[in-house]
Amino acid sequence: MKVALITGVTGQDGAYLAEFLLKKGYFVHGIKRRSSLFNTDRIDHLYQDQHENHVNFKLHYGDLTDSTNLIRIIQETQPDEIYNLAAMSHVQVSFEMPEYTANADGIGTLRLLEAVRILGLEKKTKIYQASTSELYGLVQAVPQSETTPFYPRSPYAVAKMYAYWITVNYREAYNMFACNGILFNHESPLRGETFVTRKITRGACKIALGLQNCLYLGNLSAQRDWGHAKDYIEAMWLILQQEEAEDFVIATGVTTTVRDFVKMSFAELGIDLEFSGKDENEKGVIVGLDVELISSLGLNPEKLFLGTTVVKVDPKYFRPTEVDLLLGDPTKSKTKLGWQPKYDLQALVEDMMKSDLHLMKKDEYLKRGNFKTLNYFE
Ligand code: NDP
Ligand code: GDR
Repeated sequence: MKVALITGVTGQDGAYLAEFLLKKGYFVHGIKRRSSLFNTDRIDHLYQDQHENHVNFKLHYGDLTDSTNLIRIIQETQPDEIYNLAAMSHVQVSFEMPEYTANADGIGTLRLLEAVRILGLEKKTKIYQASTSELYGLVQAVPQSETTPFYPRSPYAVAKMYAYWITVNYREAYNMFACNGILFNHESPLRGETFVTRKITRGACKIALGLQNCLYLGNLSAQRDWGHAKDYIEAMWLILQQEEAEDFVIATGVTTTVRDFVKMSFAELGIDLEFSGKDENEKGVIVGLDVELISSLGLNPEKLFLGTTVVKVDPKYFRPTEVDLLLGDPTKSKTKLGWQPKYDLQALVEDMMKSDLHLMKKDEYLKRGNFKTLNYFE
């Protein structure tokens, strides 16, 4: 039985990857942080009572800022594969917490690599490092491939740049099987609520249900290459199954503006939006309603009105330095890994909208009954 250790197992990718590896017959160990509230929502369905026989999923308390803890967990678990997914992963928040981000996302990766080396596991343990398209930052060339120069534009991206190079260095210096997956944005119904796609899908559903009047966003012109997390975690695994350790770009090869993602999301609810104005004065207004579709979704078309402004720009979401355009070239991963995504953008939006409509209807039901509803900060 192969043994995998996932850092960041409670996050979007960690949850999908744990499920994927368990299905493949792995024993999966996950590192979770101690928190005053439960933080295992995304993996609760995988929970196993540790007193039962045949346990193959186990959680350990840990943190990437604590080397002794990492050394102990790796010594105890003796993993064949480590997936380093833990990170302070929010680009805008990294401007508020640059030092912590450098510590967790940059030095954290070093701690992990060093732990494997200290324990003499260089020949046994393969390491996947969650690198990112944010490394490309200020556009040098498009589409962006494994050979495109980096120009990071946030404390997050700079920390991830250190992690990228220290992974390459440990591979070259100590002959370790350590690889970077340079993953472009990937989303899902499990995406954190403050990333733009999830904020949009939740916001659109809340507006359609009358739970929210307006969705406030930042830069609507930013372009991202969005894929589905379910497809991307499969690529992570494929990267560690190769003969040789190498770095790979994982992307769809299609880029879309935030504005168009908003339109596609509202369209799923039968709401047609038009945008007008510029920069912080831009707004999205309802210009069409598909009453039949709206009703078929269990929504009340009489609560929605043509001419209503439902999207506005709030400059507080602008970043001090922005990444304007990301568009990946997945040629290498398609040819060498045989990786082929199953979801295109339309299928991704449909999946997220379906899930959020269900969740927000639950929220509305609770609200009607005067029960406490979901409350996420943006
Ligand atoms: P999430 O933010 O959903 O999950 C991050 C995980 O890391 C959570 O489990 C979080 O724990 C954990 N974590 C945060 N800080 C620490 C720490 N100091 N020690 C231990 N664990 C910590 O991210 P995603 O699942 O979306 O992304 C996974 C990885 O891939 C991240 O490294 C991210 O930077 C990178 N990435 C993501 C992309 C994307 O589009 N999703 C694209 C490219 C790279 P908790 O639940 O307690 O907060
Ligand atoms: P990103 O994702 O920064 O690309 O990092 P995010 O969804 O936060 O932003 C994407 C783009 O949308 C613009 N934007 C907004 N963003 C947020 N969060 N909230 C808003 O209201 C809003 N309005 C517009 C942003 O300016 C940006 O241009 C994600 C993370 O998962 C990283 O960890 C990962 O490395 C990269 O993707 C690839």
